[in-house]
Amino acid sequence: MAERTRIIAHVDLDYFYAQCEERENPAYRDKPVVVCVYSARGGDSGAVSTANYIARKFGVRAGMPIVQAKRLLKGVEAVFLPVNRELYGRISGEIMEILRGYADRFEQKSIDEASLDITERAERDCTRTKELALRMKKEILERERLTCSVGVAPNKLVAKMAADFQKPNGLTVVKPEEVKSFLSPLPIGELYGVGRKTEKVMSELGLKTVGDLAERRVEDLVRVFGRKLGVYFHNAANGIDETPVQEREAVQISRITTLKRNTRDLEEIFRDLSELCKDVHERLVRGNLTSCSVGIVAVMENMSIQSRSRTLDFPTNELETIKEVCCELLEQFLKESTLKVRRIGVRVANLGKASAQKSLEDFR
Ligand code: DCP
Ligand code: CA
Ligand code: CA
Repeated sequence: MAERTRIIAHVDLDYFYAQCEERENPAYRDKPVVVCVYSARGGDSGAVSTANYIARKFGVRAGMPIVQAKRLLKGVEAVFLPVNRELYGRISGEIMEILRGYADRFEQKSIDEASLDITERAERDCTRTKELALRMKKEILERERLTCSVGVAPNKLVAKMAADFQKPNGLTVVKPEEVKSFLSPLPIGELYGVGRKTEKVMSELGLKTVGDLAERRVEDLVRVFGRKLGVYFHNAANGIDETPVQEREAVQISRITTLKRNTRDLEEIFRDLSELCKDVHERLVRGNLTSCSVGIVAVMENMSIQSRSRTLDFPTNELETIKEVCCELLEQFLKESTLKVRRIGVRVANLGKASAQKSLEDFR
């Protein structure tokens, strides 16, 4: 492989929200599971967020009205659930941390997707690359009990498309010399960035596959789509994408919980809040991180959301400090509000890497 060749792995968790629900309730596993965003109108008004692969066999799709999904699953023992974003966010965070450990550089793309530059880890070797991808999948399955699909390719764009190529629980490795033959036969709508509308325009231009698009002269595409998009489509269809994997530190870690009853009792609320502080603290330690800002979030009995935070003089990863600040903020907050608290949360932000230096304790 050439000196500049990169190896990028793209990880996309399978039927993510629905799979999280299956993991929490293994009894759902052999049934169609449909995760729904119920609207405020009540009843079955709202849309499908995602569905497991069993439900998809019946034609259920993300974005479809809930009533339509119910019609498709009529007479079938199916599970309809409301979205539980707190759960998915927590699981996502844990998985992202596992993946981070496999990457030279790591970029989270969405709640269930990440790009990893593994060029050095994989020692620029294709066999090592495949081993690494399989280990990643195995660790996520064993530790988090979730499957994902992984694509490996010389750049982010092709890696993402490779991850989509075999789903669920897939692994697709596209070597540099295979990029063209991998992309060419794909329907044009599967090229990243080609939506329904663009797909229609392209089909009117006689473009059915990514290979058809790759053969068009860039000037012709610029004339139709403008410079930026035209050049993008030309490069994408030819498997060219130079964008680096952009390392972004986690910007914040948060946890929230619903209290057993609505209350204004400081001690009662703080009992739950301390548990959340422990979780957050654990994550800081695991990520070797410190925080410069500690805050609380409260959802009140009337569903209004309130938050308070404090910037610290020194970065911390000490549980006691986090708890102390939270307690003070909560006490102050309860004085300022007259409503009862329904949910309570903690958030640490302004994160940085903990230095190699040990805590004060070690020097005493
Ligand atoms: N999502 C949503 N509404 C949509 C699309 C997605 O709420 N219209 C949410 C639910 C999904 C999650 O985002 O679980 C991830 O989206 P994906 O497009 O990756 O779809 P899935 O992970 O559900 O399925 P797949 O196995 O095809 O990746
Ligand atoms: Ca997914
Ligand atoms: Ca996704």
